Amino acid sequence: MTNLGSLGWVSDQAGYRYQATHPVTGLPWPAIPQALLDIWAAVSGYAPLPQACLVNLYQQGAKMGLHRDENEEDRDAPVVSISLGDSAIFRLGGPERSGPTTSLKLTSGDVVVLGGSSRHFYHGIDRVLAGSSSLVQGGGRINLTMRVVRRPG
Ligand SMILES: O=C(O)CCC(=O)C(=O)O
Ligand SMILES: [Mn+2]
Repeated sequence: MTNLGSLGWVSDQAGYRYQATHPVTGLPWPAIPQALLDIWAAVSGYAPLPQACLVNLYQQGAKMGLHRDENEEDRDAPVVSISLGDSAIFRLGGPERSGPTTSLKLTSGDVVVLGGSSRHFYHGIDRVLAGSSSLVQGGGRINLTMRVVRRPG
């Protein structure tokens, strides 16, 4: 939906990529707020700060298919994501698409770290439990995903 940070994840007719500016306004993305950087510092175990924070709004039946986060140059940095609003059923697999998976319920305020061996595990959102939270106006779930995209230094 939108991004925070020096790089944002963009998907349009030209494909998908990280870029420093909003594709419509041409403006830089807003900075990642300190409160989110503090969460990164507390849970990531990774000193370099995230360059990208993807902001995704899940509304009315939205889901996210099983995938790996594979578009970052820095393949060692963990991915940290924060769930807000309606609960969601998160599916976590392993390194192979066809491998076994487990599912867990993420509720508002939960933080998931895909790091170490799980950094490149398959994962996705099976469904959002509509009405399980009143945090997001109009209902839904907001997921904030922080990533180090370029190798620091
Ligand atoms: O919404 C979530 O909890 C997962 C988001 C995700 O995997 C992604 O944006 O790559
Ligand atoms: Mn992902």
